[in-house]
Amino acid sequence: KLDVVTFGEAMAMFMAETPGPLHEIEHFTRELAGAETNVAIGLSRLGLKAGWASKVGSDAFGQFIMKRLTEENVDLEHVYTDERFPSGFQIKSKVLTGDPEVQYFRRGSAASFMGVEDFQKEYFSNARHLHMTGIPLAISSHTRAFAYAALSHMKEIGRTVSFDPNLRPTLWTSKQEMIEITNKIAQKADYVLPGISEGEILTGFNTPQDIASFYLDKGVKLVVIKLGDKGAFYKSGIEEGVVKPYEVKEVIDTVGAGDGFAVGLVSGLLENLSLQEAVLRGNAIGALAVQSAGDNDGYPNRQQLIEYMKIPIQEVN
Ligand code: KDG
Repeated sequence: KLDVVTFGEAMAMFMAETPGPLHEIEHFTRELAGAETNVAIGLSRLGLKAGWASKVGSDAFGQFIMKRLTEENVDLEHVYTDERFPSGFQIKSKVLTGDPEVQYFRRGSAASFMGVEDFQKEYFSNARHLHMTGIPLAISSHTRAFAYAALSHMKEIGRTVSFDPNLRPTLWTSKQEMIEITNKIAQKADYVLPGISEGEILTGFNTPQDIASFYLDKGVKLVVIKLGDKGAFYKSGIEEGVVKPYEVKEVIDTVGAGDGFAVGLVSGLLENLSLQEAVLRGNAIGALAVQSAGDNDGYPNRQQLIEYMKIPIQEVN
């Protein structure tokens, strides 16, 4: 039995040790990246049972991905090793402000060949909730078909589904296609979790209220919009509001914050917290994530989360 199932591509990630343009960097630190693996790791650290479906190559990066996720207690029963293709990796710059530069080396990776023929219904049926992101929609026609299969199966058997658009324009062939396909999937999910700029790109609206209404009108039950250092806005059919952010002393790396937010929100909803409390937990894990260099190394275990959430924030309205 799983609490949450997710699927996607994991990559070895080489983080520059010093600031500067990527082509000049000589020293990198290896970490693990992949939006959905970040979420699986975060949930698992909180004590939830998380499973991740994917493919990896039989190379050193694939072995590293499997080892790290095993150490994190993520269920890997739906991960296949395919020796015909490599595991992907990425390199990431170090920045003092703003978002880092990322370059991918993932085209033709083992994970990009996970198609609908690989989809294991029984494995997914075993989970209470599906968390998905827009990245597999962009990676290849195989992963897109897998995503459609996973979503329709989970909806068919009455499971809840969360969807984080995670727009990666460089993985798409056109902006138009990115918007159309992402919205087509988003509107079938129960919870949609865009960042504010993603929401603007996807809907053409620029206020959190309008962006949320765009999806609610199409049948989505809850939209939570990440507002960065302004916290998060939530709107369901019955309630709406802004939950203030936790204070961040120093932003070290923003990547992984959105996934951390999903960890907080999804775990909170599965534990029957109120919507406000679940969003607050999302904010807490997002804030912890931006204060560490890797994608997921800032995510807390249960005790650390409880301690961190004792820090008073500005009033919640
Ligand atoms: O959300 C974090 C991800 O962007 C990062 O881990 C890499 O999965 C990744 C991607 O495809 O961009």
